[in-house]
Amino acid sequence: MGTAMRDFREQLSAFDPEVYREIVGEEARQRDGIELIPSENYTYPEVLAALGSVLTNKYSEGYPGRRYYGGQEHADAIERLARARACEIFSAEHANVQPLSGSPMNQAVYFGLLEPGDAILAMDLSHGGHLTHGAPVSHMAKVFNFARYRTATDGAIDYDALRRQALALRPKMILAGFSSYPREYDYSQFRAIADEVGALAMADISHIGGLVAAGVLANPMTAGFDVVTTTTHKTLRGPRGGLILSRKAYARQLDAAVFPGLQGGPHMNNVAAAAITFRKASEPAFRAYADKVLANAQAMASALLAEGVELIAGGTENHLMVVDTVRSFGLDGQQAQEALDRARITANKQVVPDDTRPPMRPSGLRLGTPACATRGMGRAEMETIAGWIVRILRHPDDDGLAGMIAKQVVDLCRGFPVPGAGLEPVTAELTT
Ligand code: DSN
Repeated sequence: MGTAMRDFREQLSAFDPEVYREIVGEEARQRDGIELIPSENYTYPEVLAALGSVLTNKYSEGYPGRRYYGGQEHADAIERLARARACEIFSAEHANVQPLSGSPMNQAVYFGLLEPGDAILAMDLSHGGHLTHGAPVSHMAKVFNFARYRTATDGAIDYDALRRQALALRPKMILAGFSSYPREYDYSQFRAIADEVGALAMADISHIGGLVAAGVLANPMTAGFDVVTTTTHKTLRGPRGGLILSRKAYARQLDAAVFPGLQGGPHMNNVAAAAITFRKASEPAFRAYADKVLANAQAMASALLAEGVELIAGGTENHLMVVDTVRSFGLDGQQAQEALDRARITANKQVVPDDTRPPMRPSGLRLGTPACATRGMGRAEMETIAGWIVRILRHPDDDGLAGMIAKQVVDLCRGFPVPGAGLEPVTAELTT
């Protein structure tokens, strides 16, 4: 695999130095900076190797044993491995590993199990939901009748209010899922409400898929949910891709919704990389990583709270937290993001519940700990980083301070190598 990476460097640097320069630049950015975007991570060298393999040449429309093209013996074996491993780590009866990413993954579930116009009760975007959960700007919101539940003033889901909403709406599906909700879900309450109104229970665990697979957060599959989706990157640390897990009873509808309903040929290099990811997730080292993700989030949240920073929902029970930057620092999320960028700390601006500011200038900032945990950082590093964040956001225009912290960031990062990237020096032709 090391040879493959060397070949890639030699071939690309000779043929296309412009693109190569940017790839190597991105390696350096990832290596010499603190990555706090909760949906990002560092994948495995083995995954990078599979993604760059000849599997990218292969068309495999259909499913193992039932394809529309010849030459499928290896593709079939790989997809069978990926499906079996996914079922194993998530305790699912069926897995579809073909969704190209999170958006087609969730669309396939809606189209596979529902009819256009059916009602879906899902989380409001500003309260933590995702665009694909029926945000008004999404095409899905034009096809299905989405209603949105919200968090209470303490930042947590109010299950009594959710139940009342479900009884009034009688949705066909209730969706537990988020991209910026810092609390743990009570899946049994979702399941009970769905049963009471005769709805399907769906969970989108894209953000926490790795933490669920590792057993450090609750698994909606074992809580009796009908269908569970997750992307394969984020906390799972695999390639960009989507995964649909379900009970066997829904397998045929969901498979047909992915192919031929929404997609053509699956990207078999991604499927192989996902199979590798699922195997990695079953190893003891992955459990240790997942424990660290959660412990680090607690450490960072405590350090920020001790400095008087306001966190939505008062803290975190998972891998992410949302800082109210307007109330804490008098900065909007964009200003906060830019100030941190100057010190080589990467985070993303974030809307807060019922945000009155526009999405490009929202009131908050989202922080997460998966990438730092992957490179082995722990409590002490989280406290140091939280201290840097507070100093920078209290003095966002102090370029000297940003430069000084940027140097300290690089020094810190040197002690925590990034898997699969950034160990090799920038080559001579790029320094000219
Ligand atoms: N972009 C992902 C996130 O950051 O949550 C979701 O699609």
